[in-house]
Amino acid sequence: MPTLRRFSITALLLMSQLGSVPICHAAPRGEEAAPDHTYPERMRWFADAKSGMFIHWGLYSIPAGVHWKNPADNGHAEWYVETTKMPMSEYEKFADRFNPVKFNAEQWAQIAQDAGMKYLCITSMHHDGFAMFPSKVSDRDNWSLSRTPFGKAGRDPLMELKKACEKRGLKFCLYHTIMDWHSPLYGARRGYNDVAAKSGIQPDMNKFQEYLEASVLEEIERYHPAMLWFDGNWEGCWTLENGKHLEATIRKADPAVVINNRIGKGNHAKLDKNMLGDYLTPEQHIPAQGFGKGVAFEACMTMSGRNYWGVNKADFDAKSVKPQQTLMTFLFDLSAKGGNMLLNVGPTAEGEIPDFYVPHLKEMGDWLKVNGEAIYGSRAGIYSRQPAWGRTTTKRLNNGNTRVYAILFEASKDGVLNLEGLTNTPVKAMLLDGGAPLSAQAKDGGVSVTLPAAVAGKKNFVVAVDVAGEVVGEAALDLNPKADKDGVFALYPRQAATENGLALQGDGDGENLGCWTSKAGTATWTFKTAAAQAYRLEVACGAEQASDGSVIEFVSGDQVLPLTIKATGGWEKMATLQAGTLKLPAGENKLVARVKSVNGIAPCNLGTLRLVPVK
Ligand code: FHN
Repeated sequence: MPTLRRFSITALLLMSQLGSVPICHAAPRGEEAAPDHTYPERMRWFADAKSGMFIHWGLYSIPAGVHWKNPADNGHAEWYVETTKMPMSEYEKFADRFNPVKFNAEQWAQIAQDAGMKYLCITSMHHDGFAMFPSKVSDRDNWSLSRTPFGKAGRDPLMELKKACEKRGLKFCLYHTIMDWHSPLYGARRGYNDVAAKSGIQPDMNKFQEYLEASVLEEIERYHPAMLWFDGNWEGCWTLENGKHLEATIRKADPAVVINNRIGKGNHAKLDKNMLGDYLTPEQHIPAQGFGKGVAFEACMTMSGRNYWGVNKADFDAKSVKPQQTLMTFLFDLSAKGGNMLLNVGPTAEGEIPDFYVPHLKEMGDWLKVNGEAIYGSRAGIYSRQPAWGRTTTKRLNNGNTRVYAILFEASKDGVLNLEGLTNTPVKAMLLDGGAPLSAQAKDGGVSVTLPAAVAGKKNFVVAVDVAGEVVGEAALDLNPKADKDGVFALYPRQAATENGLALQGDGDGENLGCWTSKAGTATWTFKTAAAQAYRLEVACGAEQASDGSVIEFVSGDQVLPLTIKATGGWEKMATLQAGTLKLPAGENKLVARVKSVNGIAPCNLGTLRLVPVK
């Protein structure tokens, strides 16, 4: 896990100006870096917003993923020209057809507002290099909205959307590609780009940089976006130096604009000393433990059930959308980890946001109308490893206390909320929905809140608990496994620190560690034993047939217990295997699960482990 150690003192001081639970600069540039005094100010709205709408809309929305030669090959989307290898001269003809007559900016902005979103980010230019606005820069290549029937009719959808957003208090943001499959100047020219080949122009990244910066400056001047969301920075021809130059150009033109980290190089979901921009951007993935306290990030996630960004006809016809609870949990989980959710919709070529998305978005907005206090302006919750019952967020109060918001997926069977490990003295508690006061007491090293009978059967309700002072931080909350009265340790999936992709999934009895597709994936439990003791290790795991015979290992100190996996008929179908005996010394112990050999795509999903004392 990245730590905060590499942040400069200056950066930390700047962060603290954002509030008592600060967000920090995602792009630390070392101790010698000049302090960036505008960072806290420009990031404030972003840190408080929590939810935004991402929109992938462009020429690729016309074919909607159906291959031009073979209609049965219909799995394409916004990468259309690249994945179908359509000659660029043919792809260009989509521009002559782009006429989204049903586009209604007021309606789009209203859908976002009704979803409780606070910003909207639309593709002004995706990797096909087509400018979705009447761009003087792109008009040199006849490759902008000006060429389309819609543009010729005098429409500027981005301007219409900007106005509709700002009318509603939503920040208007633009997505802009770096990788450009159309520009003859771009360094990694595609074989299908017959237009560039014919032009006689040679790829030249210096000239490309000039073109890109001119295009971005044109957008800043025309739309004054609150944020620029770069993408497509991974090809070799785009270097850190290119990114630094572009960032400096933008900062000079508008120091207030927020920039994502994909302007630079490197893994966009990892803290990196070379990273540029203001915040991290994991994609279709929410990091198990966020990026550490106060690190700004935003996960972009698709609403499409099949993970499409741009519209795909088959996906649209199937009315495919993620389940409501999945979407809600994206928001809760991200807020609990101090991040934002950027939730994507892919409108049709006619200009409509899929109508079957709208009720889902509305339900999210209705929830936020009642419970938004737990989300907007909140900072990360009290746990770095998330509890199975829900999520938490926090806010510092003016009186010096902290309000902890507990978002419960559903009421516990015993009608009690246990905020384990929260050692601050409880002051008061209430339900956000209706404000009914609740009784909260310090108990067993945590805070225990008695829930009213009225919450039985309710989903996603919020309990706000005010506690005295500042919550010291996750490190103070000892959520590590503890022995029960028989000396048995249950090591739950949620208590493991995971590395390299192994991820906590499910909840309640279904909680497990999955996505173990990297051989480097590990899970580590830390716990204290009162005396030296031998323990039998029981392991609940589930595996598909292809994984049968995989071998995982449990390591503690210099002891290694190999365990051969037996297929159970499904990843989530758990069976208990005996891994052998471990002799543990008194004091702090660590138990690491790692992979020895894999059959199939992953060895297994891990459920709860049990260490049973050997008498
Ligand atoms: O290649 C793009 C993809 O089409 C889409 O725009 C996503 C959104 O984050 N970003 C890129 C892949 O990382």
